[in-house]
Amino acid sequence: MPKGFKSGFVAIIGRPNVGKSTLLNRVVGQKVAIMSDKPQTTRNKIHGVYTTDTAQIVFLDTPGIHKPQSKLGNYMMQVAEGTLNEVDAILFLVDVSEGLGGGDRYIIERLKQVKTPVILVMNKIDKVQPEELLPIIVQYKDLYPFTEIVPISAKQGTSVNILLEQATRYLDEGPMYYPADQVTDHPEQFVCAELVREKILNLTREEIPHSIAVTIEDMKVQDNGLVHISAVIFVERDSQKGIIIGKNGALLKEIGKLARLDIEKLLGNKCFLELWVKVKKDWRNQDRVLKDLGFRH
Ligand code: GDP
Ligand code: MG
Ligand code: K
Repeated sequence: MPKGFKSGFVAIIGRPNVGKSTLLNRVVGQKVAIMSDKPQTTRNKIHGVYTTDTAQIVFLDTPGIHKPQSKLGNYMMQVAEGTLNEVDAILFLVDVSEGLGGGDRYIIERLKQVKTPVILVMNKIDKVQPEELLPIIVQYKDLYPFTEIVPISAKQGTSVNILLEQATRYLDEGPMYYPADQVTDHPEQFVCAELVREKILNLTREEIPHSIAVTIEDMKVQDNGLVHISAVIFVERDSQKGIIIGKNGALLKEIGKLARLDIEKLLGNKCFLELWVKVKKDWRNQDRVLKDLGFRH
């Protein structure tokens, strides 16, 4: 490792839909964080690793900070808050096309309890005129002493390199935590489960998203080279099971097809994806079930 190599951890926070996963995906160049138009699709910490010749940043995509409504919500918030005190810098993403709202104010109040330096990332600049930017920046600056303010477009990639340079300045000298070619420390199984969940969120209506979890029960390479994956989709009610399966199984088939195509891209291998739908009543409020589903470390 070169002398003077820097490394550290950077948390990406922001209310739902500001573009945290999009930014992380752009930085690590692979689909590791689930993306969806619906809020709060990111439940677990996802590490994305960005490595150059001189530095390594390990990114944490924290679940949305919000007022908890169930034990799962509580857990998500603890993860987010715990993370913020451990990292070298925080990227606070906001959506410039929507501007300062209650969600951002709530997060800023929480940031005041944390000592870690905060970089304000003004995302989605492709959606506003340049002259609209300054008044929005002023609104945020008045509320908190951000150490940097960086306007970007995560979707188009604009100024993401500048953001990475700025973030690197907050790292100390340190080791390479992950091999240079590794972009996530989560097992492939986790990413596969997230891809299945993403397809469900994209193909169903509002009542489904917060009541599902996906686990990979089995994943193995068969003799013929095919990767066999067995996944279970947990829902809370029979009616939700019906929705996900669809008429004559049509929706489940579509979910499976789209997920399989993404998983094949990810693994670089042909796959057979088997999907099961199970009803687990009120799983969001049962500690043990949450543990079973991998929400506790
Ligand atoms: P998260 O909930 O914060 O992780 O947000 P996502 O990364 O899932 O993004 C939410 C939505 O915003 C998606 O439809 C993205 O394509 C979109 N989005 C993210 N970044 C940008 C951006 O820079 N410009 C525009 N126009 N859309 C973006
Ligand atoms: Mg996300
Ligand atoms: K702070």
